[in-house]
Amino acid sequence: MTLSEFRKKKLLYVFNTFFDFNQSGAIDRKDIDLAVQRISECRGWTVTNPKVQSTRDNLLKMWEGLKQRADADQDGQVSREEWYLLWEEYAKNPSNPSDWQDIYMNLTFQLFDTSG
Ligand SMILES: [Ca+2]
Ligand SMILES: [Ca+2]
Repeated sequence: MTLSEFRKKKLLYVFNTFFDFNQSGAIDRKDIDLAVQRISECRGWTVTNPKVQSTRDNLLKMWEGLKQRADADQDGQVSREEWYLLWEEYAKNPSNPSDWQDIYMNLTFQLFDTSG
């Protein structure tokens, strides 16, 4: 099973918008730091807010899980090709979402649920 062009476009949008924050063309640790910054600014959290730390912990946990699954060549980055492959694998077995996907769903929910 291969991904349709439409699905690839959607996946690329998610990749660019929610993961590759510094637009380097791959997801890595720096993007996670930027994501924490962006979420904090968005929610008006100061650096001393304990939520900043817990968000960082969650994102790092997600990143570790994502890297483990997706970073096939183990260069510490998830490229677009690796990103597509990850979802191709997921499409084969959608009833079995992995940990990082759970965390990711929670986080995107937090990001958009700005009313608290
Ligand atoms: Ca990046
Ligand atoms: Ca890689």
